[in-house]
Amino acid sequence: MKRIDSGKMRRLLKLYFIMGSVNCRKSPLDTLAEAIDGGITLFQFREKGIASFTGLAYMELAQQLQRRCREHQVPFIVNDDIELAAALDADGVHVGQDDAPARSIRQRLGAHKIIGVSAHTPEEAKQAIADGADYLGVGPVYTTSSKDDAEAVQGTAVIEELRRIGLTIPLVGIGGINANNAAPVIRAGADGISVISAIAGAADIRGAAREFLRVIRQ
Ligand code: TZP
Ligand code: MG
Repeated sequence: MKRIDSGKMRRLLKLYFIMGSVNCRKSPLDTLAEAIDGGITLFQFREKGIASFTGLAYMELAQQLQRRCREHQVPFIVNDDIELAAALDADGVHVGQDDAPARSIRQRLGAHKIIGVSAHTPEEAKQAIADGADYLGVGPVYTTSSKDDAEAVQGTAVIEELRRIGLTIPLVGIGGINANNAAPVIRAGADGISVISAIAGAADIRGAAREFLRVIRQ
């Protein structure tokens, strides 16, 4: 099987929902179900932080969320954990700068799996592209409380710069994005946005996802 084409990748990145149990106000499965109903286009399982699940509970949660994604044809991406992604035959992985390079992950998982890399500078972006990343996550665009070790807030400047220097790889903005501040991220050149709290923490998860789509598609 071959690598995902960039047109399909761009479509999947429109509304990329990321979460783990610690981000949810209700059960993770219900949270995901409502987000899918609201129209999310891609999902990332990111089980991190104190009180996050480990061991068998972690594995079972991942399997349940993956099953729900499969039922609705929403690709299931695993954050960081290459071995979990391989064990579950997940659709892909997302890694940061401190994780294994995309090139070695590609060797482990195969050509057809989606590999996303977090990039904060043009240098990191170019390296990820050279290593075979399918998409980039760029941020934090705005202030976030969902990542303890987040880098400095960069607004939309880095996204604009990556496009200005001619990088055409599919990319999403991340960090503190809500329906009121999402439009500038798209205008800066992002193909979509990725979100934790503005969906997982919303009183109306379905409505929050729908509102994002309305803004992104404008
Ligand atoms: N990487 C950069 S910011 C961030 C990650 C995982 C957290 C995004 O969460 P939120 O709640 O959408 O700000
Ligand atoms: Mg990581």
